[in-house]
Order: sequence, then C-alpha cells, then structure tokens
Amino acid sequence: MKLRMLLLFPCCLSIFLNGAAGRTITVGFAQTGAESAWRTANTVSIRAEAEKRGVVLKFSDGESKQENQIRALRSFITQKVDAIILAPIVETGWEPVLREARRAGIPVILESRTIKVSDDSLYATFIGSNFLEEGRMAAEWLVRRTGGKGNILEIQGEPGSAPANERRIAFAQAIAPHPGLRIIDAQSGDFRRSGGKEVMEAMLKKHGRDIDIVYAHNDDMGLGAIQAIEAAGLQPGKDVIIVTVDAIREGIKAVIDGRMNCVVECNPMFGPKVFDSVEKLLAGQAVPKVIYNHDELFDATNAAAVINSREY
Ligand code: GZL
Repeated sequence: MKLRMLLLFPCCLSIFLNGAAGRTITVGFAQTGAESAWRTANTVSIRAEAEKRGVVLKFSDGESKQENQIRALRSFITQKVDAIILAPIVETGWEPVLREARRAGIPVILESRTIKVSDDSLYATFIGSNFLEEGRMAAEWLVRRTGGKGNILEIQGEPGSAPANERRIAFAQAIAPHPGLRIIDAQSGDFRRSGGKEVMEAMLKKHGRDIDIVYAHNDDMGLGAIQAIEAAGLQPGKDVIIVTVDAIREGIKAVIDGRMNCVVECNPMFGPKVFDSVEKLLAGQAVPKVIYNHDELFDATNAAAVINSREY
C-alpha cells in the first residue's frame, strides 16, 4: 500500500527518498551580525519561522566579519546540517567554502545580500530586495523633490557589500541626467547608526552648509546623521534633505516628524520565504535563482498612513 501511495504522488516519494518525511531538519544560519535595526528584525523573522516549523536552527553571529561566517559554514558542513542560510557580509571570497558545501551535498540559500561567483550553481537561490531598484527609487524621488538641484553627501553601507555597491551604482546612474544634483562627498558608515553620526560630523566640519542632501544607504546611518545635524544647530528634513533605505519603524516616524524626507523600503521580514525555499530544496523541488521582495517608498504623503501596520 505505502509504495503504491508513494508511486501515485511523486512529491511524497521525493520527500520519503530525501528522508525529510517527518524527520526534524537542521539548518545552519550564518548571519552578518547585528549592525542595524534592520538586521535585528531579519534575525527575529528567520528565528521565529524556524521555531514555527520545528526546524533546528544553528545560529552564528558573524560579528560583521567574513572570516567568522566562513568558519561557521565549515562548522555547519562538519555537523552535516540539511541546509545552510547565509547572509553574506560582502560579495566576494565565497567560492572555496561554497564548493565544500556542494561537495557535502548541502544546499546554500543566500538571504539579504548577494554574492559574485564564477559559478552560480554554488548557491541555490537569493532571497532579498533588489538593491539597484532601491537606489533608483531614492534618486528619482530626490529629482522630483529638488528639481534636479543640490549637493549630496552619500553615507554608504558596509564596503564590498551588495546593498552598498548596488545602491551606490543605481543612485549615481539615476541622477546622472541631472547635473545640478552632485555627489560632493561619500564615506562608509558601515550601516551603523554610530557610523552615520561620525561621518556626518566630519562632513559638516569639511563642507559646512554646502551639504543640501544626505543619501544614506540605510535608516540607521540616516538617523545617526540626524543627530549630528541637530547638534550642529541645523534642522534635518528642512536645512538638509534626508533620503534613506530600509523603512524601519523609527525611520518612518522620522519622516512623519519631518526630520527625514524619504525612506525606501527594504523589508527584512521574509523568514517564511526562506523556509519555503529550504523545504522545496530538501524535497528535491526547483526554486527560482532570485526571489525578490517587493519594496514601497514612504514620504510625507503616506508615512502616517502606514506606520501602525509596520512589522519592523
Ligand atoms: C539589505 C541588508 C542591509 C540593510 C541594512 O538586504 O543587507 O544590511 O539595508 C543592513 O540595514 O545592515
């Protein structure tokens, strides 16, 4: 009877053959660290979904260092986990350890950041936002708001990370047709609130009132920049236009209060999508190479209407 049932339903057969039927699966999760409120929310979403699905999650905090993440992946391979989730801090340097995972037959799901590899079969899928689209959305909002004029300070994310690289590239491309909008300086704040504050303090000393606009690659750095702008006796949102990415609740609140002007969403709450992909892969089913989350944009016209419904 059982074999006939399995032959009738291939998906059951593949789950049975994969041994996933009824067995508790173990997943290794190499997180970047806890650099921002966005990251904290992302970790909460993935941990909660693992709990909900009865998955044993082995969590590693990379403390913002790639070598820690590579060490964690090697440990997961030794422990023979069923799947690996990786939030790659930077885009490059992953091929050797991903080849080891492939040799061990362990699928790797990238979440929240992409990588550059010569062979994209080294990972099963990327789940996260389209950072190029986010950079374009931020730039196009700014063009509309400023009429294409103003000096921009860019406060960038972690050097070498996909979101920092792509938010920079797409933003620059989108403002290029408007020569009145000029990036007069740029520096990394590492996606950290303290980094945004320190960069803003230094740039106010260097450029004074020549800075009309701040484009920060995430809300945390934008919120840090606000602290420095206010400490300098200026009004963020008025004397300096602030455009950021993430749309954490505190960022949307700053838009409502007029201290920031535009936040492009980058939703971190995709734990369910991650584990849907894990389950499909372990059942021998194909998953798309890229699974993009949908991102909105919030400014003074719509921030108040959405803040109470925000998950993070
Ligand atoms: C985006 C994510 C970025 C966020 C930052 O998917 O990797 O890293 O925009 C976070 O807030 O630190």
